[in-house]
Amino acid sequence: MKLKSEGLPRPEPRKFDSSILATEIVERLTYRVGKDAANAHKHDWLHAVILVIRDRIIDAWIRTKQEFHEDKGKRVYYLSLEFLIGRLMRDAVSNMEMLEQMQEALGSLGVDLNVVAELEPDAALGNGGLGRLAACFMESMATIGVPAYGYGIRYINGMFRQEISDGWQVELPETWLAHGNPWEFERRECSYEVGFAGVVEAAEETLGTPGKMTWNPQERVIATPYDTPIVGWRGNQVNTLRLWSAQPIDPILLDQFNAGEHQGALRDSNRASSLTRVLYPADSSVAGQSLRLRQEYFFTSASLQDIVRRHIQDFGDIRTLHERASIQLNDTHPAVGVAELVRLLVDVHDIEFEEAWDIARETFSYTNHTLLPEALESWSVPLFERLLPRHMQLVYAINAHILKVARKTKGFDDAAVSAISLIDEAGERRVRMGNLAFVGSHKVNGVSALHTELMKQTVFKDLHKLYPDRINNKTNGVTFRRWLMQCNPELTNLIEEAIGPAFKDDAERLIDLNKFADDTAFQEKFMAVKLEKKIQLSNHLASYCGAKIDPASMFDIQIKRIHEYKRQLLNIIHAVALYDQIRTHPEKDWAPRVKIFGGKAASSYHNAKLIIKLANDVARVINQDPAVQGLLKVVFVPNYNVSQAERLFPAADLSEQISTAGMEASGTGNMKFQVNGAITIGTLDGANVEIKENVGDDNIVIFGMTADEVAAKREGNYDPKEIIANSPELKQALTAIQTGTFSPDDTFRYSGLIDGIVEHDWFMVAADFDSYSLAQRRVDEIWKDKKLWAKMAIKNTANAGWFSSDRTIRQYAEEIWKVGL
Ligand code: B1H
Repeated sequence: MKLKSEGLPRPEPRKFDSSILATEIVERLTYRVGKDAANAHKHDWLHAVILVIRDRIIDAWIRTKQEFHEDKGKRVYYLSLEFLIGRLMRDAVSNMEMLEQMQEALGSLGVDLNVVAELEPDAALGNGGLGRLAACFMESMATIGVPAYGYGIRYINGMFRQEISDGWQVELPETWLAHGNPWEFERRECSYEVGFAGVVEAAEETLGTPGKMTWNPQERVIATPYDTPIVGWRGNQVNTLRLWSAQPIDPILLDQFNAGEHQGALRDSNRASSLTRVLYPADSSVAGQSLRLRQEYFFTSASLQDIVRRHIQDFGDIRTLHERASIQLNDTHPAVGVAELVRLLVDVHDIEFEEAWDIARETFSYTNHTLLPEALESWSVPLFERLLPRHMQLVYAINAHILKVARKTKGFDDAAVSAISLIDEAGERRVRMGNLAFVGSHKVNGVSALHTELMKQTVFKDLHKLYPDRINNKTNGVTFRRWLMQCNPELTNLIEEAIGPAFKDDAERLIDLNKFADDTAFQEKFMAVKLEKKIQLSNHLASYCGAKIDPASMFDIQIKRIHEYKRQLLNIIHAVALYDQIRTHPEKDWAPRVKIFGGKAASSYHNAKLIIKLANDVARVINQDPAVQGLLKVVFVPNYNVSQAERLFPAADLSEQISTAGMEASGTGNMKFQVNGAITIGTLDGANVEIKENVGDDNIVIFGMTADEVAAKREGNYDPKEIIANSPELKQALTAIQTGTFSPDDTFRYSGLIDGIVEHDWFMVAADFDSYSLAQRRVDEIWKDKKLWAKMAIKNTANAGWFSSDRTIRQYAEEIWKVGL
């Protein structure tokens, strides 16, 4: 397959005269922001700069839309409840290749681009990896030339802001729209109605089910889109991210208002606006509330109505939808779309159920992001039926169809049939959204090789037997524009000096760096850049959270959502053990370390919040102890988000990827560390397995049980007590935590947390501890060999190219969406 961007000569970097830019900035400041230069605040400058960039992007945006329209090719629709975008300004300037000129232009006006850039709020419309992946994919699709639209929700309050108060996480609402959002365009003319609840009646012409029906929803809201342009590398293509906002049909019920019922008059209005008010802040676990299902249906229905309208407008015949549209379901959050599309086809467009079902399945594909049981979505049948009565009928119709096929297939006994059913009948009956997404899609993918294998063996075992060609793997990737070029210009320049600029258009060209891995002069330059990024981070952390850290120490970093399976606890226990070791053997040649943690806990996740408190308690004690001064420090960075991440990845020496094997579907932070030259200490989990294959066994530090070993141990009679009894180091650390060494104000604060390890140890913290500790000692030895460390770091960057999301998107485009053919 050839995509538009391939084979064409690389465009010359565009020239933008900085004096013209300066004039434009002042012009926007005056006429659009309404300020003169002498009185402008920093926010006004930011606004003016964004308007200058935006206008240039809009030209390319309109051109892109015209090309899509004329091209009449297949389009890709990426449906996701989360887009964790972060800041857009630097991304846009840099992809438009205007960074230097813009810096110069602002400089001539006495303004520092880096200072105003810091004022832009993060668009944090996502929890973690899943949402950030969607944002990287949007950028890569625009870069490669995939005609794509992203669809999601315009939450008023995205991910909460985390403050640390007395060591505890406190959640505060984040108001990213407070200063307005210059990147978005409201498109009222593209609004749709979305209904909920009510009754279903047989349409006159219906002869039995599953035929055409009329659904009269009891509640209706308006979905209004806000469009944000997403510009690809070198500004070649600009795609659209369309986010829906909910509005009431009647903003105020005047009859009630006039009767003095002022509260009641706003009922519909409040109900509608609560729909798109806030992002559910649970990563890898589902919220079972009806508001969540309402959010899912709201944005999915609006998106599908929009897709169907566009298709009919451009191609006339709804029956060809699957030939012109590929809809990717980002996890099961938009899976109700399978039933919604069938409903639109059958009830609105008069297509027979069987044909509608074929069209839907050929249009959808589904990405699974987790095998954790608590994250597999299912909805209670009564709730689903009350909220979406017509969709419930269609789920039953689809189910009947699937189960009939299974019954006729050899080897499908009752157990296998009930495993693939869309309805879980054990206990309260529930609609299984994973099964619905699976049967409603022609392709189903996992996000790393290991995860995809486990999908086949576990959650989708029986569905895989019935549809053996459906499951495929698409290992995640990250955009190197943001995660290398923008956040680490120093390293980018060094790489360019060494191997030329080709890697900027094709990340896999980074392999040319391999030949410099043993080159002493290059090693020194590489480590000098690393030191520079560590100094920048140290200065930032000093002012941001008062942390004083020595850039000469090893920066050992674990940044991700706080979750027991990600095992921040293992890392903290290691810090406690190391603390004890250093105090006991001060004469040894310790490698000085700063352990840096960052991450948010879901508001209702008790143990995760306790882990944050423990990290802070341990930090307080260790950082105050003169016995380990200069050798060990622990820092918890509050409010870890995309912008903090952009400072942390480039400054890391050691990347902690230590999840219990089999539990992290892929991970993407691991890739961001790698490209920035950090060495991974990790388990054979998720994409770590493939990172190991790419960098080679000598350039990564692997420890712990494999996924198979974890499964076997859980099956057998694993006794953590025995392990603990045989590991003096672990025993000491657990006892110290359990008996209040780090919590003198509340001796038993951590008894429950540690009991969990001692009693059952589901996440294998005790089982993997000795192996982890040994691996950390190996890391210390490598650290002391400066040449070896530098060589390994360079090899990590050199072999990161495969983890570019451009590669991932090419694979989706060729193997799933079949676009560009
Ligand atoms: C991932 C989620 C997730 N997997 C439910 N699943 C959510 C599940 O709000 N919810 O209900 C939110 C998020 N997120 C992550 O996806 C995986 O844990 C990572 O391993 C993976 O790298 C990432 C992207 O594929």
